[in-house]
Amino acid sequence: MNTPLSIGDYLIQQLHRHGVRHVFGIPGDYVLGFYDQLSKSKLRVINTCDEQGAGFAADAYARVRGLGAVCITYCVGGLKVANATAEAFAEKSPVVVISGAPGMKEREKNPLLHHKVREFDTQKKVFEQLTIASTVLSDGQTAFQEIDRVLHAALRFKRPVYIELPRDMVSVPGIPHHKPIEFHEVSDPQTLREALVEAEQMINTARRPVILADVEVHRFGLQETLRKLAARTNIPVAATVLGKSVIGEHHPFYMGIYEGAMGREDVRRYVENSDCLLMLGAFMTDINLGVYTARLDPARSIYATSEKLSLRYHTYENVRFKDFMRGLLRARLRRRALGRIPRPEVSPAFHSRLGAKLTVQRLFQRLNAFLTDDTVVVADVGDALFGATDLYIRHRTEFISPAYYTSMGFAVPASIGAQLANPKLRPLVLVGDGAFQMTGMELTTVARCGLNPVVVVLNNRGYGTERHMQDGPYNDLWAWNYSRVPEILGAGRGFVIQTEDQLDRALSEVAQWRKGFCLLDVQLDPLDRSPALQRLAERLAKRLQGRQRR
Ligand SMILES: Cc1ncc(C[n+]2csc(CCOP(=O)(O)OP(=O)(O)O)c2C)c(N)n1
Ligand SMILES: [Mg+2]
Repeated sequence: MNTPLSIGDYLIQQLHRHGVRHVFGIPGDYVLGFYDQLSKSKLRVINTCDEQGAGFAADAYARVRGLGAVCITYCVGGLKVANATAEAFAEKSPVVVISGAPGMKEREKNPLLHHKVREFDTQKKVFEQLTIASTVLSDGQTAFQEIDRVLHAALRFKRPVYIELPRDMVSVPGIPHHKPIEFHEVSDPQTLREALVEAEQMINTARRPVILADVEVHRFGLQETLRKLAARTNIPVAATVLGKSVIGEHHPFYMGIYEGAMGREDVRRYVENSDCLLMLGAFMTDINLGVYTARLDPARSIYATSEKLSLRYHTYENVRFKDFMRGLLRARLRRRALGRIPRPEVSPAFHSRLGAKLTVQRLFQRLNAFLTDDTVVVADVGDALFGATDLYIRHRTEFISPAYYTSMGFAVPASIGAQLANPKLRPLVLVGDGAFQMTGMELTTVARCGLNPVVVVLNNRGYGTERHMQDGPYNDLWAWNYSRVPEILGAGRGFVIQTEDQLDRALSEVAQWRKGFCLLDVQLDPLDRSPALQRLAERLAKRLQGRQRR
């Protein structure tokens, strides 16, 4: 007779089945039993310096691989991944948060056990707000089904989930002969058909339709469907910042990033003046839409996401995003001539000027030439992100950033997750000095795992983005010797960069040297900024003046 699997073993088996190979986290006594099982399993445990780093790494892992996992101890660890989980929720990244917890028997009579905040379920309640599904595996009879349910929700909605594993339940057997529940959700065929008929009619009668592609196209693996749709119909495509890289930027129908007033004016005009706007997998967030400077008219829009489908002002229920996208590809959409459309600016070949002080704009121009098919660009918040929106992403280069939730400190730990998720990728990490001071020491984990990201610290000696809104001593940072971090860690290589020729030489060397991480301390003027940030400031100022005049 088969002995049934234990709850811990079943959880590991199911994570593996859904493609997870690495679990990020830090152990603690409430989760040690499960760590023991993990370390004897096919999954590899990646210890980070801090739980926040584990959370960001798992998020990036999920974005690249389709599912990620973080495993921590009760409350002291769990609450430290709350922020990263919030980010994963907000930006649709399916991360499984596994937390150890006091045993069910230990909870009787409500004793004051260490790490407990208030009630035993305080942490669970916090995570209910931050996840799409959650469970406490408190019963061997239901544990396997609960694991199936919660993992399915993560995959279905591309959002994080929470699994609490009381320490006396890890080795408890589940029910014998359990077969993982298969969930098949299908669109209602009639509703789907009707939605497609309306879409077809809207698109075919439009003079200048345009696609605005966003993050869900990436999360649901529909990049190829999107490419075919655009190639077949010649409907031009713009992407949002969060959706940057959903489509190779070299395609003739690709226009560039749309982000309201923050983006390029020609793209903004084209998108906002379109008589049929197909927002595919789009997130109507403020940063995505240029900090509330976007002007998109629902009366002329098709809005399709995994959560909602509306055409003009009609809403269709029970239509899966995937089915709608694939349906569009099959629909009888007329092929039109690809007229004159905005095109992304390809930077001219970079010729460094000897001794010329490096600016943010020139930095990104040179970085453009550094990108290859196996680069994954991981951009942190601040001018690292604003500047990166103007990078020209070729072919299959991936772009990852917390462009909506914008929590600083994402990029260095995220590069760990991204590279472990796909070892063929070499991360190019773009990170401000402020963000680097938050989580940059996760380079420790980078070194331990033998990874080789190229980390560019945009060192403007402070919170540059904030300086442009309101300056004060609170925006100044203590100047680290960033390039000497490799010495502390006994791994990697550091570079100090002040001029264009130094940057040019360093990046040429870095492209050749792939044995470990490289850290470039790029020293910039504190008031210098990227053209994107400049554009935003100017247009917001103009709008403000307009309002004051009225
Ligand atoms: C965790 C977190 N704390 C605070 C902020 C608010 N904030 C937004 S940008 C910014 C400054 C970022 O500084 P840095 O990383 O040096 O990038 P820079 O703006 O200088 O390019 C701050 C503090 C944030 N987004 N995330
Ligand atoms: Mg800075």
